[in-house]
Amino acid sequence: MRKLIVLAALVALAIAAIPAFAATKTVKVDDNVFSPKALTMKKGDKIKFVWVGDAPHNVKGAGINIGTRTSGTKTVTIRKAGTFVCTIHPGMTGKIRLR
Ligand SMILES: [Cu+2]
Repeated sequence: MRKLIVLAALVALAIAAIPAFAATKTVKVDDNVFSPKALTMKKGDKIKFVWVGDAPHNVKGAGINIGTRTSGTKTVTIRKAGTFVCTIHPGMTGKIRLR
């Protein structure tokens, strides 16, 4: 009986230790707009930025620091809410809300 209780406790601990599934949202980096512009996500979720425009763009702010590029993708883990921008194009902004 004692072994069964210990086993049940170990199983419960193992289940509790499984991290919540982290979601990944895609943001297009276009000329000159992030799409979508606003995201609501959980801490630890990821954003996959996909460069689709022709002009060079970067992503700075809200804990994100991606240098200027013209193509490709970059996936980052989100740790805080805030606003991110492309420093090259005024008004090219995005917002992250944490729920
Ligand atoms: Cu830009």
